[in-house]
Amino acid sequence: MKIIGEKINGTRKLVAKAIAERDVAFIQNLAKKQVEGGASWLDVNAGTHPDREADDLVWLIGLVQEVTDVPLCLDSANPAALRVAMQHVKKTPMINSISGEQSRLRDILPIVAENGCEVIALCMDDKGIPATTETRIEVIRQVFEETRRAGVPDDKVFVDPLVMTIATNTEAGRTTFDTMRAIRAQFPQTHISCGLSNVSFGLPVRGLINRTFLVLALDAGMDTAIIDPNDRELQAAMRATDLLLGRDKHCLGYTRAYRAGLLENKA
Ligand code: THG
Repeated sequence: MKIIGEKINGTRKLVAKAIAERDVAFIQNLAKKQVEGGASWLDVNAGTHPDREADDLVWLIGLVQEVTDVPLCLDSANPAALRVAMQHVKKTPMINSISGEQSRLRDILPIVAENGCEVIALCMDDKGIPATTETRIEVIRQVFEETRRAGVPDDKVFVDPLVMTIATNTEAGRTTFDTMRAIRAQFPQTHISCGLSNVSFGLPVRGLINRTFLVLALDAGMDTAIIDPNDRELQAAMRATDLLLGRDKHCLGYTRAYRAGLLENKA
């Protein structure tokens, strides 16, 4: 499994504060730590102030690129901010995200296609997030029609089935896993990704729910996730699952993570 590091997100209080105060060290530390934890991309979300987002995003991109080489995952629904950001990235970024929403297909998909980006595609459209596996697949099928028409190959698309809150709908887990299996079967070249934290919202011991969800999602075909790479218990569950599902050739990932001290809690 590959990790998109989630921590540089301006909707988090401490990150919002660091952005407002232009706290270089705080942001660069988050970047370095997440790469040490095995992140293959760093999600960068500048928050949702329409008047400031582009400036804040460019500031974040510059800082992060000073201390890491991993590509960025530009987390924004704002096409103007994304276009400005594209001028400042050293490596072709992932774009987070498009969906079946007409405005995103019209304004963000062209940025993806013109720049050869990878892209996260959310399983939703202008009517919202479909309730059933069948309707989610229908939405994603329409998104693939558009990405293919735009010349974006399926293996640059990371489908995000959108994880709902289990506390308010106990079918939410099943629906996600069933959707992942159907996507894997019908679009074999595509990647599957998601964020975890919604699933456990409102319940105690959220980490336990999140990492068990991750294990089941990996079995259902997920190959990427937006997570905290510095969460050791999550990291350990992920490595062991990849190993047991035969996705870790010669057990290299597992043994390397062990030697890097990523699998066990320090005494
Ligand atoms: N899919 C896609 N993009 C996403 C999400 C998704 N981007 C945003 C989000 N979901 C994933 N990113 C984060 C970033 C930080 C935190 C959670 C998800 C986080 N949460 C703390 C917690 O859960 O305890 C609380 C917030 C805080 O620290 O202030 O840190 O699903 N495509």
